[in-house]
Amino acid sequence: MNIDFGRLIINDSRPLVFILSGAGLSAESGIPTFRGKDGLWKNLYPSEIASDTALKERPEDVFEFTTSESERPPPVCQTPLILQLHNFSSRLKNYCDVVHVTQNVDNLNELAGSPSVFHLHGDFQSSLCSRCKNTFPRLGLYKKDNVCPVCGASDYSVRPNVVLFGEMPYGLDWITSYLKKACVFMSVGTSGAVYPAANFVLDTEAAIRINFDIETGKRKNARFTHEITGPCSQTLPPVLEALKEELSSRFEDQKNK
Ligand code: BV8
Repeated sequence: MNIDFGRLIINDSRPLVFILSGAGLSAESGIPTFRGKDGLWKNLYPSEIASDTALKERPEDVFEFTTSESERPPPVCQTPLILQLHNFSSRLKNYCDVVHVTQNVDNLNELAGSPSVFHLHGDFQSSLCSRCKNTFPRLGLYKKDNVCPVCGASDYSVRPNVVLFGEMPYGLDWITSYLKKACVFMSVGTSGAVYPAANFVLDTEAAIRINFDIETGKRKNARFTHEITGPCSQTLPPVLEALKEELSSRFEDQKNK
């Protein structure tokens, strides 16, 4: 699908591209999605195991579930797509900001050299202390007696720094403002099943709002101006290239004025 980026409305001297990603971005690196046919949660009700209530009432079950997640095979890190996403934002950095907010808890983007990705739902490589609320690198697996390196709390206090259902996602204090500022909003590989991330497309004022999913019309949302189906490793790179061309030519025109 060709997108006419010539229609792009850029109100700021420095345009902002907002990318929201989900498990579909990591799927081709070998990390299972959550709700797909072979998804992590195919036999689970997430609200029963990945929720604040479950953590309070049955911490041992939540810890056991997260241990199974940590024992997943390591992903194939350097997939071309993850690298192209990183190159896209680094090549535009002189004249455009790219904010990549991911719902994923894996560290694929960091492994590809993209430290700037923001984890809306936390990340599995770090731990959070329920008592002092500090975060720190995860050590080994989650056990009841792990001790917080900051306040010394134990007894399930040291938990995964992953936002459970019923818990406040990270970044909501600035994300809405960036959604309003963005000239392009891209939603990549997410089912749109989880809120408030699924509402981001409603909050953005971007003239061009693109949904990339491998399946057609799963959760069609009329707010998208474009729906592109197919593996994002194939559908996303040409769109990023076309957008980069448009933005760089506008930047050159601006410079030569
Ligand atoms: C909150 C942690 C208070 C564990 C996760 C309205 C507003 C606000 C909240 C709610 C609301 N309505 C309901 C709620 C409550 C709840 C919610 O959303 N419930 C749902 C079930 C209805 N939300 C919350 O509790 C959130 N917190 O509400 O705080 C608040 C109140 C008001 C305003 C703000 C805040 C907390 C949500 C976070 C929950 N934690 N996980 C863990 O990760 O281990 S959610 C879980 O789902 C993951 O984190 C994951 O990131 C997220 C989304 O999943 P997807 O990434 O989309 O993955 P999925 O498998 O579903 O889909 C994959 C997609 O990829 C598919 O479409 C597939 O077709 C596609 N795909 C596959 N391969 C490819 C591909 N696409 C392209 N290419 C491919 N190759």
